[in-house]
Amino acid sequence: MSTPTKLFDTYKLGPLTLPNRFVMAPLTRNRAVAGLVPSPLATEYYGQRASAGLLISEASQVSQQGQGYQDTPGIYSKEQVAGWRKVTDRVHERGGRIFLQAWHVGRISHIALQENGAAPVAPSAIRAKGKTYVNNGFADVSEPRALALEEIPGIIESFKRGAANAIAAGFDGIEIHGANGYLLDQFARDGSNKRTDAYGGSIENRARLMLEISKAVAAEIGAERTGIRISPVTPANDASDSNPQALFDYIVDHLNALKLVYIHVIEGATGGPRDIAPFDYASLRKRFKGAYIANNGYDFELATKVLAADAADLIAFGKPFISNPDLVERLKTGAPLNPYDKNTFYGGGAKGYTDYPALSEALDAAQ
Ligand code: 8OZ
Repeated sequence: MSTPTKLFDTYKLGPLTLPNRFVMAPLTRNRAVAGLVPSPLATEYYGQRASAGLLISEASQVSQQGQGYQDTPGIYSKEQVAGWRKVTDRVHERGGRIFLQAWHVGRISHIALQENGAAPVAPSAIRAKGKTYVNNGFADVSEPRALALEEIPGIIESFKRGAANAIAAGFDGIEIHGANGYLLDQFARDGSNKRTDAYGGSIENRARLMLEISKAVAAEIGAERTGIRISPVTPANDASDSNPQALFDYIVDHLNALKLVYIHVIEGATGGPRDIAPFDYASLRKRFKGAYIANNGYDFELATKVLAADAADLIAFGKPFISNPDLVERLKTGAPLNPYDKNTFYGGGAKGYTDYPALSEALDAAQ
């Protein structure tokens, strides 16, 4: 007999009761309109996916300096807050819950996106090997400059303000983007952090910015509404560390002390192999008393197995949610999944965004 699945069980996440264990992973879609405001199509897109236990918004920069790609939405202006308010209202009308993912890209940016063409900022002046998308084309990321010690409080403040703005926009909480080689991950991992001040060197020093931001955001909006995403071994965006187990064991111990509501862990290489490097995720699970959201390459079978083993509380699905607005219903009924089209992941309009059919619409179309 097959294992009964817990995927459709309810779960209490801080003050929220989730109707199932599905999390829609944060997914960059590059469709913000003038002023980097979420468009009416974004309202439709998130609303279509409201049956997930929890939606996490696409990564949204907390400042202009924190932007690294064309047409990603922000959470620092009044207009952006008003645009997001329409999204959260629609999700709530449809019975859903949504967190905003708050983002600073650090060195994964380009002078074309920065104020007055300034250099992007980083822990150290080391250019990442990688590309970004700006002015309608791929470009190498720009040479960054190292943040001065005196600038760090401003970075923390930008996350705090982003969190307050997100709550003003009606979000149920915040996910701090601590993953995928962006600013907080750049500070944490020693491949990108060569500082000699209180934010570089030892694990304690490299983890400091991520933990100070977590503490500041939790103080602003409540720890029960504050989660964080980490990716201990992903090589995404040229990220690397000499001892990720010790680093992330330390980080998670301290996130636990701050009583954050969840850790969202990308297991393996983001969007790639789960077994890219050895890592003991159970060690993180053991250290953290809040919810553990597991992500990366999950399907029904693996999700069922991991929930049954109590190795996670919630499972984040990414690409399957792009092409299946009713992913929960489809996995519940064993219905086939719509395939996704990679060509419409980033940028563009409704095509590949809001036009993937739910089962009911697919049946209507077949009649
Ligand atoms: C894909 C393209 C651009 C950004 C991440 C925010 O990897 C992203 C991202 C993904 O976390």
